[in-house]
Order: sequence, then C-alpha cells, then structure tokens
Amino acid sequence: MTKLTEATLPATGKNIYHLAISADDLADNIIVVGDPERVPKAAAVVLDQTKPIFRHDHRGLVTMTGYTPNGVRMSIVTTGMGTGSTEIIINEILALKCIDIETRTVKNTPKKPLNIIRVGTSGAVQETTELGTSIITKYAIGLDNTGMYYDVALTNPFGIELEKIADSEINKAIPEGRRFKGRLHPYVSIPNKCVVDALIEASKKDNLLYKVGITASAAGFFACQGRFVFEENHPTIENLDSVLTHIGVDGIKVENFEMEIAAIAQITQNFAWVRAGCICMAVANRRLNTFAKPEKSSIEPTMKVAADALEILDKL
Ligand code: R1P
Ligand code: URA
Repeated sequence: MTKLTEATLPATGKNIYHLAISADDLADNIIVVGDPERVPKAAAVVLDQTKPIFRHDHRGLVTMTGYTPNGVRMSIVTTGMGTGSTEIIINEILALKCIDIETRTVKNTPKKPLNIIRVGTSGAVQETTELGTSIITKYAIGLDNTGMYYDVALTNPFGIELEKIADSEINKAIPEGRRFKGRLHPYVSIPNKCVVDALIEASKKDNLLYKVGITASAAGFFACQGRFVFEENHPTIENLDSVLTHIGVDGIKVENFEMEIAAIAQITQNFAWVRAGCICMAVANRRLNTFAKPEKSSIEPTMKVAADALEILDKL
C-alpha cells in the first residue's frame, strides 16, 4: 500500500476527510445511495425510529446509522452521482474499517465482513421491462474509466467473455473516421455472489418485481446513456441504449443503465472481507421512452429488500 500520510489519506483526528465521520459512526451493513435526500427517506423505512439514529452531513454526503427493527446495525451513506464521487466514498468506507484513521496505521483484517448494497434508480434497456422493476446486478459493465485505475484481474469466464463482447460491440457502434473510434474500452466487474443471492432471496420473500441481469454503469447521463445531445456536439455512439440491448452472456442481457456499480464492484471485489452488490429500480424504459410518474416510482420496496438482504448477509 502507498505510504499513508496526511496527503494520501486526509482526515481530521478520527474523521475521514469527505464523509467527515469516524469508524464508530459506521455500521458493517451499509446501503449506499446516489441522492443525499434519499438517505433520511431510507432511514425512515429501514431503521427503528425508537432507537437513537446518528446523522452527519458534509459536502452533500449524508451518513445515517441506526438499528433495524430486528436489531441489526445499519448505515445509509450517499455516494453522489457517478463513479468519480463513488470512488471516494467506497475507499473512505474501506479505510474506516481497516485503517486506524488517527494514526494512519493499517489494522488487522476486520473479523466481521463488510456488506455494501447500492440501491438506486436506473433506466431499463429491454422493451419488456416494466417501470418499477428492480434489477439485481449479476455483472457490471463499466463505461466510465474510474474502474480502470484499479487493475483487478478478471477470472470469471463469463466476465471475460462479456468484456470482449462489450468492447467489440461498443467500438463497432462508433462510426469509421470518428476521433474516438477504437478508444472506448468498457471493463467488466462482478458484484459479490452472496449479495446477489441474498437480494434474490429477499425479493422473493417481499414479492418484489425483480430481474437479475447485467448493469451498464455510464460515465454520465446524456450522451453517455444515448440521450439527446445538443447540435453543437455529436454523440460518439448514436443510440447507445439500443447497442447495449443486445449484449449478454451467461443467459442474461444488459438490463439497465445507472452510474455507480461497476466501480463499486471493481474496487471491492478483491477483498475477502467485503461483499458488495446492487439493486436498482427502473424509473425509465429507454426502448419505450417512458418515465415513471413519482407516485408510481417509490423506491421504498427496493430499499426494504436491500435492508432484508443485508440482514441475511449479516448472519452468514
Ligand atoms: C442519475 O439520475 C443518478 O440516478 C442513478 C444513477 O446511477 C445516477 O446516480 O442512481 P441514484 O438514483 O442512486 O442517484
Ligand atoms: N439513472 C440513470 O443513470 N439513468 C436512468 O435512465 C435513470 C436513472
């Protein structure tokens, strides 16, 4: 590991720099969400309101920690939108668990596993996906490049195959003669299998409308997800959403677009004591050009499933 200094691991006393919380403020079961306003909403659904709840806000990053009604300690933490911000938060969470922040010394490997589930919104890319369906990520395709700064070996044969297919399809979709032809290289990362299984089990138990599939983590929201582009610009790939529709492996297809899980899985997948995964509700169907009305797009049932899955993981 790079030598830890004030510059390489900024902190104030026991508090890590961006989240501005200490190790004591964070549970071993964590829900991460993009939107800071979703943190108190999630806390209202998953945390026991009769027990003390910790809350801290810094730079728009909200952390809340309390206990579920079944007595499991759980935190909800904002990642912000996109893999850039998410990279900071995931590393700060890991650091709080395995580094003494005050002295910047690496502690022994945590005895208790750290469970992280991202709960977010997403855009479905398969025509048949009903708005409101929650998609559990089995494989992630990173269309960002944050994950590419983490040189993690990809050994899963389906993952290797998927990375080849995605690279070839994405580059085929860039017209000849364009500046970035041959220069966009997606990477594949793999969420923890125990998290996928726990999310499936909890979805079944709670009767959640769900699918298991491949999630594409985009580098942005507009051109980066095949949405409109101003005339002053040209999209590098026209209809990126429909290019992804046909990409699949292991009997599953790309199901949805969001902006964080590829980096979360890439950063965490080599840790024996960390299990991370993702469930995102479809608020848009990009094939049908539909968008969920707020009253029909409550993420609460998905949030509840994530909390139930964390309780399953906590017992493993
Ligand atoms: C874009 O609107 C944001 O929504 C999705 C994307 O990943 C991105 O962060 O997730 P959240 O609902 O968690 O913010
Ligand atoms: N978040 C995304 O990143 N894309 C969508 O289409 C919806 C939510």
